Amino acid sequence: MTSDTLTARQPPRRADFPADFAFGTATAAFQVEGAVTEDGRGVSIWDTFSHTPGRIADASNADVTCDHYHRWESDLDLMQGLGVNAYRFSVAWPRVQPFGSGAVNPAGLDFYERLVDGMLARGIRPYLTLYHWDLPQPLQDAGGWANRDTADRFAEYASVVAGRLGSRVASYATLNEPWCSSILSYQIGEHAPGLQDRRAALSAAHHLLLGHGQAMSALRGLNLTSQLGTVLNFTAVSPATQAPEDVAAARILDGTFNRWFIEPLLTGAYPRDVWGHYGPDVPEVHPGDLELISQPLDYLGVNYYTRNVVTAAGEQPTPGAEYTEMGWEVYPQGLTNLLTRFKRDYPLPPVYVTENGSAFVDIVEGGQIHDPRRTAYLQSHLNAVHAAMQAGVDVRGYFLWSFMDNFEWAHGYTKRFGLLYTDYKTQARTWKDSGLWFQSFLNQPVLP
Ligand code: IFM
Repeated sequence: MTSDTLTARQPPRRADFPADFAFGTATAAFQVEGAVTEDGRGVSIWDTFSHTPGRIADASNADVTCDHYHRWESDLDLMQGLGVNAYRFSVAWPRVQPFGSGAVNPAGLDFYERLVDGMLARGIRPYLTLYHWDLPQPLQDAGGWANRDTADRFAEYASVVAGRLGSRVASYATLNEPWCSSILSYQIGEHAPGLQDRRAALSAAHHLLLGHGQAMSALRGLNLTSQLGTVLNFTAVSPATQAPEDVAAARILDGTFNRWFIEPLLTGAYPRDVWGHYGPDVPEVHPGDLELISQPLDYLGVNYYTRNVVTAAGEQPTPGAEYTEMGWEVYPQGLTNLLTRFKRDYPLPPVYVTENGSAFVDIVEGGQIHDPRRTAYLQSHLNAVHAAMQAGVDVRGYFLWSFMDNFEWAHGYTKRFGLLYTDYKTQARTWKDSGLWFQSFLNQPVLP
């Protein structure tokens, strides 16, 4: 099946998915909460980074953003009205441990306890991410993820959170997108802490995976009924031509972006070709690290947005393809391809598509936001998930990024991914047409 046939298919039907399939939206603490100095919250690397001139496209910060810290109840009401049965959110480490280790701030845990209980009261299952990039600044001052000790600190923090929230949380994810919090942050320099050092980036990537492993062990020790896993981001990679140099470039991009993270987790080894490619910058791996990293997962979270078409000379746009405001090609087939490939190549646990979504320019017209391209993106990717399921992949849920427009990291407020339009001046939230379509989909009959 080609991308075109996926796009052209009929809109998906709720009955195409099992009754207990998790349908939700996703956010992250730093992107929506605001209230950065309230109730004992410490400083995170993203506070520092976003207040550094030149780092954020529109010179904004997330001091207030969607003010979800104060508006969480009405936000959960909106979510309930949407008809989702799950919500993927993250906990801000500096709210729980303002200095990244040691002293716990009870007010921070209280907030997440209210949030989790608020979801449960509304029939929404909590899918909690422990690390969505807001590292406490004191840990960065000690080297951040390039420092192996940060993995220990992370496991300690994970135990504190799960010790309080326990099995009320349906699913704990240790990390969100470690490629972003290592390569994009320590090598490319676009995300906090904004370094450009490949060796440090690979060290950070290894320590993130190690932190995941240590946190998994700690959480297993709590005997929760919650599902335990982690979330990786993937890109579909295609060579622009079948010329050997383009094929080799595509293999390396797939290796550095996708295989470098999924293979240690699912097979207990870094991919040999990429290890060779990185030469002297490879991380120091201690005996036992890969065993910790590759311990069994209850699920793998898959974040998918786009594909990259590559030549030996770099990336290349696809003629005639649609691109989002992020400059990302709309390529639903890539999601089906990745999922079926992972099932073929690895001992793949059950999968959740933990993020998928699109940024487009939104215009408010008479109180309405007509965003047919976002609706089409959502529909075509739901069809892509369904196609993977029909091909035998055990997909258990889908989370749309994002519930509402929010702080898009280095892009500030210039990119809107939400099903809800956020008016940052008034904090009014308005359903876009895509949100209304998702609501109608979620409210269709479910097969018994
Ligand atoms: O906003 C981000 C999110 O925090 C992580 N995954 C990708 C999204 C869109 O860029």
